[in-house]
Amino acid sequence: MGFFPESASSFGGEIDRLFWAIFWITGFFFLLVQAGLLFFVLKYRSRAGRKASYVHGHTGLEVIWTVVPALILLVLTIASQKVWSEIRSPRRMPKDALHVEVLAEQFAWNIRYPGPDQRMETPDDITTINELHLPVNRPALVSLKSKDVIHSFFVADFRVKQDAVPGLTTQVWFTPTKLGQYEIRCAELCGLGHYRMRGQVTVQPRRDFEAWLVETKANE
Ligand SMILES: [Cu+2]
Repeated sequence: MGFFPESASSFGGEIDRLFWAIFWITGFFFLLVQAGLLFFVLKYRSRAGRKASYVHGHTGLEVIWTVVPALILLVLTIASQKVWSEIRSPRRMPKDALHVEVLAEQFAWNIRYPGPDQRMETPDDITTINELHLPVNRPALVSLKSKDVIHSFFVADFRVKQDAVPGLTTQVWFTPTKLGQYEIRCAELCGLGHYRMRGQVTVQPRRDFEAWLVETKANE
């Protein structure tokens, strides 16, 4: 179905599969319950001469409608937990990832690369505003921070959304798998300029990315 942008990261497919599984399961039961409700509302509507009766319930039925949803939830929990820990567990974040710092502020994304020494906050750092460039097929590890209020780093194409909270550094990683340009949106209402808090991710071949870093540093 087409209401998501095509996935452009390594784990986008898994997240989408989970989303659609939950969508169809809950959608099916939602329609079933609504149809049942409508059916009984009509079947037992007020009629001349028919008296209401008191019903004590049915243990068998109650066990079924408790156990079946519990089992479905258990399966969904296990499936979600697997994907979640793969993506979010700090122990499983890729060691060879490209490290980038994204500092959110009202209303821009400040982006910092560590430069040749691989350390942040040193003179060889490369910084840009709203322009995140990444090499394709290499994991990127983003350290998210905020200068002022809570923002949220959202790249729909990568299926990545993470709050940037003042005073905290939050790490998120993903591997871009498709060349192209994608939008970074702030997904947390952060003030009057929230609507224009947009950045752009450019996923490019490794060589182009390296050339871009050199060029950006030279223009600083
Ligand atoms: Cu914001």
